Amino acid sequence: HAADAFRTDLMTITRHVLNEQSRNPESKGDFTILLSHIVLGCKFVCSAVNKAGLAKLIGLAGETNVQGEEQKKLDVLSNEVFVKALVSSGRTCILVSEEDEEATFVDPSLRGRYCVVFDPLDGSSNIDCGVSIGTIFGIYMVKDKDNVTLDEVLQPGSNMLAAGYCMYGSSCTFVLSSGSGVNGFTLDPSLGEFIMTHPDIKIPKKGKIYSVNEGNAKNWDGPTAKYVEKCKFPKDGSSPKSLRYIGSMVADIHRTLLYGGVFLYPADKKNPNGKLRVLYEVFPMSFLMEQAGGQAFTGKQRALDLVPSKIHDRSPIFLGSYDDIEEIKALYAAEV
Ligand code: AHM
Ligand code: MG
Repeated sequence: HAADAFRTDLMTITRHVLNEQSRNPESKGDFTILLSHIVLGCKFVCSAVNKAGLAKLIGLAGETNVQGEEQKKLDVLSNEVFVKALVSSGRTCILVSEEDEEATFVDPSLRGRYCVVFDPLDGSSNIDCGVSIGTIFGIYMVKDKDNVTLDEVLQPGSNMLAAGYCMYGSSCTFVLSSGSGVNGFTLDPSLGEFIMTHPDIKIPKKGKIYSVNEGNAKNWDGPTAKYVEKCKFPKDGSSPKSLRYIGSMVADIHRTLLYGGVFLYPADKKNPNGKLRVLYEVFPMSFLMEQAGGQAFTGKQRALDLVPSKIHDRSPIFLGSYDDIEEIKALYAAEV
């Protein structure tokens, strides 16, 4: 059909969020405004990441520093962009970023009811070789914005209202859940808009891929070691699973959501809490996994039931297809 050559009914991310919010009679558009500021930050980072190689060579226009100082690292720059965008949205009260030791309390004059926890540029060690990296975020809401303490963000992940990530890969992909399923959007660079390309993402019930840093195997606990052994040498006649590990959480999770399987960053003898951070890595990804029909387990409990005691707490994490995570749970249950 000639008429189909151009799609004329574009489901942008803003339109999608407005649709979702219109089901809530109390919604006043604040969430839509907040999200559009997160999206702006992601577009900025996307453009900066795409130019990262060039910037090193020739410097980016407008970024040449009069003092001749070294250019800001991309993760620091991204963090500044997100903090400023979120504060200026007028919809936030507390921000927690992987890049900042302390939480940011927004000035009362600009305060809104949302708390945003985020990792502005996760996997940044991968920038120099062009591997996909991403931004991860989670959103909470406070009851009383005039009376906020850090406890507002030291909440179980199940209290999050929304979570998502943006992956800066061969294309720029934004994956979002506000508690009723997961949707994926791809940036159309000519429009500067994210257009829905992956409606209602559901993770396959069982997968054929496992994803882990096997270099840590010597220090794993029993159940993790048993599970990975099972992936490689299944005893039930099934085929072994394939190993895929990018070392960039957003990219590893994105593949897991679409193709199924498991992603694990388990505890090891040197790091009893694993590596990944509860608030802005484990929780948002766990939220998305559950919303897509998968599971998220810490080795002890449902990940979203964790209650962090500090903003930068870590936790072991097993994320993925429902049936695969059931197997891991069974191995941990057999241990005790
Ligand atoms: P970062 O926040 O310092 O970038 O580290 C997080 C990254 C994740 O993206 C990834 O899953 C993990 O670290 C990889 O760690 P490792 O190199 O130990 O396998
Ligand atoms: Mg990180």
